[in-house]
Amino acid sequence: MTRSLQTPALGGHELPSYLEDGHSLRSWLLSTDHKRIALLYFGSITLFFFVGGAAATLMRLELISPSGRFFSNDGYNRLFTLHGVVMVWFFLVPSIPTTFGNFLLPLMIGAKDMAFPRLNLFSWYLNTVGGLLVIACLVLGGVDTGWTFYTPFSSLFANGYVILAAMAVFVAGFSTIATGINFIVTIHTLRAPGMRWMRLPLFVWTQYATALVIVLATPVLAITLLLLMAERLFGLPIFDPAQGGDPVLFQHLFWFYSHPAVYIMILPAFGVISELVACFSRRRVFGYTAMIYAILGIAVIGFFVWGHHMFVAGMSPLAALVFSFLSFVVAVPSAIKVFNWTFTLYRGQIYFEAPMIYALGFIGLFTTGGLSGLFTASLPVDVHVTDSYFVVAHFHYIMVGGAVSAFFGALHFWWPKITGRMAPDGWARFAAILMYFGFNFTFFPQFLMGYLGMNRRYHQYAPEFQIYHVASSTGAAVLAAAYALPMFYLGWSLIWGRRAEANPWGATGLEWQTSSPPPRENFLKTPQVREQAYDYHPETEAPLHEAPEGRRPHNPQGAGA
Ligand code: HEM
Ligand SMILES: [Cu+2]
Repeated sequence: MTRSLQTPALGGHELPSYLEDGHSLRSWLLSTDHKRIALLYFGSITLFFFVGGAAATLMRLELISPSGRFFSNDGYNRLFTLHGVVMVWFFLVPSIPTTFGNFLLPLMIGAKDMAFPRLNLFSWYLNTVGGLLVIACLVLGGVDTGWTFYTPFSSLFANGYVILAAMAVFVAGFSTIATGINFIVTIHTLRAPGMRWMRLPLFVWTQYATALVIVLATPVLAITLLLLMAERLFGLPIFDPAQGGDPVLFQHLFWFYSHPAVYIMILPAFGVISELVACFSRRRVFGYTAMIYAILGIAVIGFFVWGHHMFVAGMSPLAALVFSFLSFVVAVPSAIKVFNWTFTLYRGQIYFEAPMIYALGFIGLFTTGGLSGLFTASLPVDVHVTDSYFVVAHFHYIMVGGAVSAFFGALHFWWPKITGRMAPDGWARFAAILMYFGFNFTFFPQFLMGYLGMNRRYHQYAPEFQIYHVASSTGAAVLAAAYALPMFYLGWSLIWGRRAEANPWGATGLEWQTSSPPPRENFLKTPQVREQAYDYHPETEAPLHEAPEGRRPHNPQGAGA
């Protein structure tokens, strides 16, 4: 079977692409096309990544000197709070689902759009309102509670705009819930004929599991924030011990959401990495079924480990033991995933394209973050490293080394599909490698100084830690350059980049069976799926770098209907 990738099996160059389907501002701001909404989200989360990044830059600048030169104590508190709130709720939680999830879900399952296109648009508006509230909060002077809003400090003593910040997160939470419901219904009801559950790409499975966690966990956060606002505004005795309240209750409620939220941030990244590793090893993901159970296992067990954030807050030895044990248990499915990616590489035909470099970087950094998590999950070690930079390093390895690397991997992999242009190859690989080194340079010293006793959330510190802070800040400058670089070359590629074929990577998956960029309705004819996911056959396929006509996966999924 010979098929040119210039004329994809299921989509037409005859139709205008979604990008040409209306040019007015209105055609974007009122669009219900999942692909345009994905781009709207892409705009907002990029903005917030740079707002959060600016705060990080200022922090790293401040920490070069042990004396706390540029900021007051209060100013530094506001700075790291802003950084945490923006990065967690306005960048990482929405990042992959609202952009790549929105763009790819319908394409990957062979649908024309989401189940609820208008709800999808509404989610973006809600998210924007939340974002505007956060910016208002920042302009007015910010908050000093840390992104965790711990009581009784936040309810009774904090100065700054706690209510406004909590309101912003509350509103953004509703946006996330709406997106989650949309994903669940879409995956249940809109799969193309033949797209059985056990044929879904793992990216779709991770979006599904993430959506379940979002829908179950986020309401708890909403209620917790409402209680906090009620106590701060009206003095209701909920968390204030002087009135019979319980401040530790806040921590339980908060982490009952926020630990699962870690999986909201990392599961979609797992999905991305599975797609990239399969494509650039030209192999079916090793243990596809085990991967699905691991994804679901993480989503379920993730709800039972929140107490590991509270080992020093006062809990019974039995409770601490159980939370510690369960935290080790939840590491098992993550380890399964890492092993399976590694086995996929083994005997694979590996191509070091830019997205693959991001994926390999992810595997290394995520594993480091995960292994350091076992340290913090073990009671005696955690008592030593709690509230230190060890913890800061741990969660940045997961959230930044992991989730943010996956975001950039996804961006480079699907860029041709989204924009119809290829990114310049050399620059893309260079940025991926720079990011990996910049990241380690920034965050590895934090493990060391944390272990030696450097507290987090302080801008004045003992002089012996300066060398680590200077190393970390130097690395942060490299990292910042690596994050800024794609803005330039991707922007460049929009105008001067080589035009992308329908399937430039020779990947399986329905999204590659339509033109790049796809038409408004995604497919010319309804896809019929006959193969399992990741049906790669390197033995019968020309190498990836030969002439485009030769780059063809044998019998790709869903083709030839
Ligand atoms: C890009 C480079 C980044 C740098 C240089 C950086 C740096 C920092 C620093 C210095 C702190 C304060 C540590 C402390 O005193 O406790 C911090 C905290 C934090 N960062 Fe980052 N960060 C970066 C990216 C990110 C990203 C992408 C996220 C997304 C999740 C993130 C999430 C957080 C969180 C949640 C905190 C804790 C805030 C708190 O203590 O309330 N960071 N970061
Ligand atoms: Cu946790």
